[in-house]
Amino acid sequence: MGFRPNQQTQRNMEKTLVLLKPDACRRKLIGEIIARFERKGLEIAAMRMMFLTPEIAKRHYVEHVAKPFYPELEAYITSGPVVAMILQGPSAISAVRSLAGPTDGLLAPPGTIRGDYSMSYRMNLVHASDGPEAAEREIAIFFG
Ligand code: 3AN
Repeated sequence: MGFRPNQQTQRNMEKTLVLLKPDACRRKLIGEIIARFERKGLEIAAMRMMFLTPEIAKRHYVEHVAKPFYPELEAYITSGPVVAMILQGPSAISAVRSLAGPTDGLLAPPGTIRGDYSMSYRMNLVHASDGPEAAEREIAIFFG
């Protein structure tokens, strides 16, 4: 007999791509933010600190590249190092999005990362994949 794995948990095991953006690094919030993910129970499967080139930024933000705000978004995301991580766990994609909170730090509720540490739409500290296809595509960009 012995241990019987929880079927639901097994089925929902996911990986997601998280970026701690340049403002998180500049404000020395990396440890604080990683601690929140770890305390939740997510596992760090991979992690690296790096600068995004404009080419990587364009691949990562492919859905925004043609939009009027893209130049400012690229200037921000390439303005300093980021910490890229693969986090894994049951329903990791939605779990990480919940911990991060809504995009706009001003509207994000207290208790979320953005709600507790950001008042900005752009400088909102973290990026987290928004679905399974995005997670697969983004993991390939940073850890391919
Ligand atoms: P999230 O990271 O919460 O999934 P996205 O992918 O909608 O949010 O947006 C990523 C980033 O793109 C935002 N943090 C912001 O810097 C920029 N952005 C998205 N939509 C707009 C917009 N309408 N105007 C200005 N910047 C935007």
